[in-house]
Amino acid sequence: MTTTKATAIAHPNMALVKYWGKRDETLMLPHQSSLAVTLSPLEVRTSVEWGSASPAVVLHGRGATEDEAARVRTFLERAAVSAGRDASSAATARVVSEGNFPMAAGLASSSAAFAALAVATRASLGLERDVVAESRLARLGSGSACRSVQGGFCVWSRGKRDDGEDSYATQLAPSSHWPELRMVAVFVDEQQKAVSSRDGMRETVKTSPYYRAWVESAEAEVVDAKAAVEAKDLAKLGDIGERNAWRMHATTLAANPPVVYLLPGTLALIHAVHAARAKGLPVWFTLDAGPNPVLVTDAPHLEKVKQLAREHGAKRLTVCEPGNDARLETP
Ligand code: 2P0
Repeated sequence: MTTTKATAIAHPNMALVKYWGKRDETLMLPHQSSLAVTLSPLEVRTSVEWGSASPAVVLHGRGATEDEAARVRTFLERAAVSAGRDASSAATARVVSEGNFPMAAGLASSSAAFAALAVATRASLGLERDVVAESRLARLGSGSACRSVQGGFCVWSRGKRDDGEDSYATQLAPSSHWPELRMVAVFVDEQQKAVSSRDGMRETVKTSPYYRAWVESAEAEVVDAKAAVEAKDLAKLGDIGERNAWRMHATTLAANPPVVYLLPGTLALIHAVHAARAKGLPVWFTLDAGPNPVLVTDAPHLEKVKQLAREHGAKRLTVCEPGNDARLETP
């Protein structure tokens, strides 16, 4: 086969209304919709080369583990078949992915990696850019990746179809809509999380008696969060994001056995955020499947929020703002 190569760059994203639980684990179809914002300046650059003389999956400067390589290969096989190629061509591909921030640090690196991989893969197969097709493809690699194909604020509609064709993200507003929004990732604990998102979701769907209520409330929160983004209403978006994070964690805590991502440092910072807000500082938290909160504020209050985090257990901080669309690198 002929050699075809493409490279793409994407930002990770942070959900303010989170995705938690799949109705289809093969097609990565969620039970509920979600809403997220992309995080600049964090980015992942991924290249794909078909018919390579040295096929491999290289992630962040090291060879991929067997599981990681299998996940990428399955992704490429699906992409190849949908472009009318033989699935076996995936075995000839060389994939190299590298981020400008620490991976596995709770900053949703897989969302950026698979979004970049989706954009690069379609281009390397000779397909025109199509954000819907790219978002659907990214979803097959990692659910949240479908929200990183376009920048700014994106909503992943859960969809209803069994084949997943209606389950993809669309842009609600570009980064230029709200450039003063700030997300401050606060690292209070750097240890590897005990339960992956994938396993945590599965256990929660299977065993949490609160799961149905989570799905219903999250679906309603997406509607409210969309309105808050459109109005650039920080207090409203912050409140929704915080409540949604609490509800996601309440649902996981009710699983049997419980799925616990909160650590003492997490709660210490959350209490400090509540106290500071009660005194007038516009700051809210969100929390993914790990112990490290992300604080939501705006540019004029950034320094005070950083100071608050440092005074309450931050070992490290990463300040982000809304990022742009995933882009192809011209060769
Ligand atoms: C989210 N998370 O909406 C939620 C909130 C973590 C907490 O999406 O199994 O890597 O690959 O679809 O997308 C992390 O899970 O899971 C995630 P898979 P993913 O951002």
